[in-house]
Formats: sequence, structure tokens, C-alpha cells
Amino acid sequence: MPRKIKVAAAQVGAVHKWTDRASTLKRLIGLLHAAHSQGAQLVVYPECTFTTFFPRYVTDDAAEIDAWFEHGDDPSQSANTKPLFDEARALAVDISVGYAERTTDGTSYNTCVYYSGAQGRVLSKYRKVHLPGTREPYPDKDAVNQLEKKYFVPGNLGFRAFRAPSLVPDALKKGSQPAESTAAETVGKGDAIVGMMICNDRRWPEAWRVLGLQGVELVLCGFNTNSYAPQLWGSRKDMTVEEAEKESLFHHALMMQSNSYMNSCFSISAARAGYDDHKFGLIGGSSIVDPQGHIVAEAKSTSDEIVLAEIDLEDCRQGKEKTFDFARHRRTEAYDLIVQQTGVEEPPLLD
Ligand code: CDT
Repeated sequence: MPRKIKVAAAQVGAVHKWTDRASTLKRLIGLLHAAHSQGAQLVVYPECTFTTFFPRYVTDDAAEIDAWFEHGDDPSQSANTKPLFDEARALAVDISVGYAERTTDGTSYNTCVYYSGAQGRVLSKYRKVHLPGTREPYPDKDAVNQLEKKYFVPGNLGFRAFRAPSLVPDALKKGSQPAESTAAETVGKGDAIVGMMICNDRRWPEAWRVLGLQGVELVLCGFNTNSYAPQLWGSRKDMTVEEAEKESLFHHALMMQSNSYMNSCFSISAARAGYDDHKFGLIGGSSIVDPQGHIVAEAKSTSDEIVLAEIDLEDCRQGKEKTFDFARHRRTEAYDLIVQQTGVEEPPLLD
């Protein structure tokens, strides 16, 4: 039984430090309209969508830092961001959007929410677990900093999958299945099972597997990935800027394709791309990947761009029922180190 939906990544090009929020918001709403006019039911935006990617800057100025954050629990009600959510509601389009969250108790997270346009409310929130980079700036003044450990704390919500109610037509709902049907007979027939992660999380197979174990069918991931960052990883010091950007894009595709395949799910990734402040390069490569690991749609630019595809969630079934039927093939008794140990412990040296 087909479960077809039309989905989009809204790639967002350069947003400079001096770009005013109102003009960025206008671009985001423009992208929403462009996606909607092509039939998109769900639009995925990047990480920290509403501002430039500020963890590259070094400051202790509280007012400057405050201005990068959305304050409070619900960005659909916060003055800076509400117009995007209101537009999603008016168009009845679902959106997933990343932002810097400052909670009412003053804690800072790198967050995204899933907002149902049809229901006009946030259905799920995710806070970034894997914060890359450093707490202190690099001594090398020319290095591009990634101070996420300074500006955020690790997310405390885990990787929770949820059902998005308005995407799949004729989805099986609770209580609507025949009384005698077993749980196995309802699998793969309900509303879309969605999971979210943010940027660096996509490099960690543990994150994908936790979602995979909840039957995830669609993983959404907004990102800001440097095209040249030899001080971090992914681009060696001896690489030219062009080679490093190619390598960074290769790794992005590699992780979206391999993890989608190994968890038999679709994925949508949305980049903040281009040259922020005309000097900080971020890769594009926003994509939609299918459960066999193939890229079905991909950005052609590093500017504002809609990447759109019609996908059939039924295509997740083949992998989930065969090669990656977790219930039949996983061997948890062999995986204890995964949760008992964080860093590497090598076997002892030989005599
Ligand atoms: N935003 C974010 O998490 N970026 C990291 C570091 C990029 S540096 C090459 C990422 O994993 O893409």
C-alpha cells in the first residue's frame, strides 16, 4: 500500500553577522512559499536557521549572545520567529526548523522543533546531543572556531521518534484497525514516523540507530558544515580549500546515504550554505536520500534553494523486513561496549 508524501529541504545561503533578522525571516518565508507551490507537505530548514552560525565568533558580551537566541519554550510564539510558523499554519505545511534556544530557566540548547501546519502547534522538540568543537577559542587567530561547547549544553531530550499526523493520506489510526489485527499487521501502515537530529549528530551511527529502533521512516537534519576546517576534522591541513570542500561534501553524502540505508529510512538534510561574512565557507549538499541509500534529490547551489521529492514511505519496508529486520538479526549481547564505554580503550600492547 503506497504511503506517498512530498517533502522538501529549504537550503539557506549566506547569512552574514550583520544581516538583520527581518530579512532572513523574509527569505525563510519565501522558501516556504516556493516549496508549497511545488506541493511540499513538509519543509526542513537548517540548524540555527534564523541567524548566522554564531558559534564561530568569540564573545562574552551577554547582550550580543542573547540576540542570537530565541527565549522561552515555544518558538512558534516568540516574536522573532512566529511569522514563519504562522505562515506554515496558513499554508497547512509542516516545518522542522533549527534555532538557538534559551529556556525560561536560562539554559542554552542548539534545538529544532517539528511544527504541524495543520494542527498549528509544535509536535516535537529535539536538542542537539553531539556538540562539536571546543569550549575555548583556538590559539591560532586564523582558525575558524566552533564554540558550540561554550554557547550550548548537550541536549537532554534524547532521540525520540514521533508520528506526524498530516502527511500520509489514509494512515491507520489508533482504534481504526480491525479488532482482531495483531501489532505486526499494523506496522508500516500508520502515520509517518519521524526523527530529528542536528548537524554533527548525523556523524554518529548511535543516534541513527536509536531512531531506527523506533521504526523511524524519515530522519530530518539541519546542518552548518564548514567547507574548510583543518583544525577540526574532515579536511586535512595539506588540502586546498577546493579539495577540502569536496571532501566535506563527500562525508556529508556518505553519512546520510549509509545511515539511511542501515536504518531503512528516508532522510532529509538542509544546509546553511555559502560564504557567511564573505569569508566563512559552509557546504551546500542539502539532500533527500532513500532507504536504499540513493540520493533522490540534491542541491545544485550554495544559495537559497528548494530541494524537493515525492517519496513513498512504503519503500522503507524492504530493508526493515529483510536485511535490517532488527528483531531477527541484531545481537545486543555483543554490543555492551556501546553504552558502557565512551572513549577508546585499546587492547594491551603485545610483548
Ligand atoms: N554545526 C556542526 O555541528 N558542524 C559540525 C562541524 C563541522 S566542521 C568540518 C559538523 O559535524 O558538520
